[in-house]
Amino acid sequence: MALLRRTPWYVLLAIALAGASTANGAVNTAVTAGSPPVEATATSLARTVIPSPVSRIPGEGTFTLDEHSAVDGRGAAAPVAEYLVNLLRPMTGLSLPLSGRGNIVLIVEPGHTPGGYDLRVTPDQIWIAANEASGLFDGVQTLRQLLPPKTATTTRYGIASTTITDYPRYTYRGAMLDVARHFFPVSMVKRYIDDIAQLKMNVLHLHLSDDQGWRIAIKGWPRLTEIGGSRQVGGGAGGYFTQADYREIVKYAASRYITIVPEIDMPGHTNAALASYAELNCDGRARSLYFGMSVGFSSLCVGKDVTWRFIEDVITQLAALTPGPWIHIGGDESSATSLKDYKAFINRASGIAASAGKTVIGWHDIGWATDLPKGTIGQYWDYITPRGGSWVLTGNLLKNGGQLIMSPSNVAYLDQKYDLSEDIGTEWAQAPLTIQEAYGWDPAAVFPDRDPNTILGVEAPLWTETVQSRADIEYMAFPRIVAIAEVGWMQQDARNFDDFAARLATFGTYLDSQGIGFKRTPGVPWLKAVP
Ligand code: TNX
Repeated sequence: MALLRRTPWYVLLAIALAGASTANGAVNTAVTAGSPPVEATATSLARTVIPSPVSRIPGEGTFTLDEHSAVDGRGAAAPVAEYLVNLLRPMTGLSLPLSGRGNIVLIVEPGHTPGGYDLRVTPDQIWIAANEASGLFDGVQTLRQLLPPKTATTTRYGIASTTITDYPRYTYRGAMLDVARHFFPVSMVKRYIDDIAQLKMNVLHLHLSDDQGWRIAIKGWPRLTEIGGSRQVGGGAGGYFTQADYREIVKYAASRYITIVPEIDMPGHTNAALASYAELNCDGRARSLYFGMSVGFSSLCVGKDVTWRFIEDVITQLAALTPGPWIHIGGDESSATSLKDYKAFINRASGIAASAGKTVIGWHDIGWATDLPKGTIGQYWDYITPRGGSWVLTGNLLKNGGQLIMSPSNVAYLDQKYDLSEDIGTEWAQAPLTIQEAYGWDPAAVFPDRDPNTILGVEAPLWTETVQSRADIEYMAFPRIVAIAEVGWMQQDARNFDDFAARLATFGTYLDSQGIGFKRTPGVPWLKAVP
């Protein structure tokens, strides 16, 4: 019992008393004993976790994280151990050396649930193990939330003994950031990666091109970024990622076990490209840059050879820059393309992506195409109650051995307004989108007659027509993205809103400590903001 050995009796008593008063699990109490002065110990006996683990069984006693603690993570566990100490050192003020004999042990080994992790806290040790480093990383996210928050005087952190078994419902748990409508630099994308990694999300889809901006440099086509990347919605200065920037994002994401899915939206949503190169237009005339918020007015010229030289270059370069298995070709709202051209375009573009070694993802509209590579994935964006067209189009994709990523717009679109009286956000997908609605849906119930295994996972897109800053991103995302993360991670029968809301209230203090300015949505018993 390390705690008993190192801790004076009066502090132990204070911990026990604090524990009794925190039996509801929501409150963390920093305890300072009276005279003689001692180091302060914060303890939280049953701190809540989001997403909630599959099983969590309390044990006896408490582990104390203090100046004697060290992290032991070797071999495949080493990068996660390094991530953990880099995370916990500033959170705790402790030195936490990486050492072969640490009492926080991280192990990659066979025998755990695929995609999951096991975590055990005893008075002597914290032990996290998983089949893969990615599972271990998710275990670390859980551990991080078990830690009581630091106060000015805290030097020891009590973590109650527990045994956690955990694994996700879906393998694909994503967020999307639209960097086309407004551009966000590498630093902000990295910040969003950290924001979503703590929710055990493992995919970041980047919407890299749209009518208002082209955001990725493509060799041989410099005007795409010089012209197409120069502005954004509203007409202000835009920006773009060099290929080195994009590689840096991919690498940073990989260090958080997040896969980047790049999207070039086509054949519609292409005004920025059409403004950059006159020859991509059927009439050979360059379009003007577009600063508005409409959709469905632009199209690549499907019959021209130059279009296909362009698409080859874009897709093969992006595929080469992207280690993940997926490439997203968009395909939504192509109302300025004839159906015949649309089908021909999607058939051919998806074939190029497949030849570049990638599994194709497209918005579910690509279900119109008749010759998609086997296993092509549709991203579903219609409502949780599908209308006729989306039922048929998703059905076409599934017939072809495909799967669906579920992003029903009326529950998962983070750009939908929280409240119609606010300026930020759009409204078209049955806004307002409340936290209750973002939480209260089941991906497998959208198409109840279909095999649930046809669902690859869930994704929360953040379109950015009205989103202009890091603060805007985090405000629209949080807390609804937390709800979507639970939809993707937890088993359906384990979820209920009241339990979520109670955990979310505590999680809010944790978001405060990270400087994430979230919406204090009605229906959640939010705690007071930490000053
Ligand atoms: C729909 S649904 C879009 C985007 C817009 C968004 C705004 C879909 C695949 N596309 O082009 O940005 O609505 O909410």
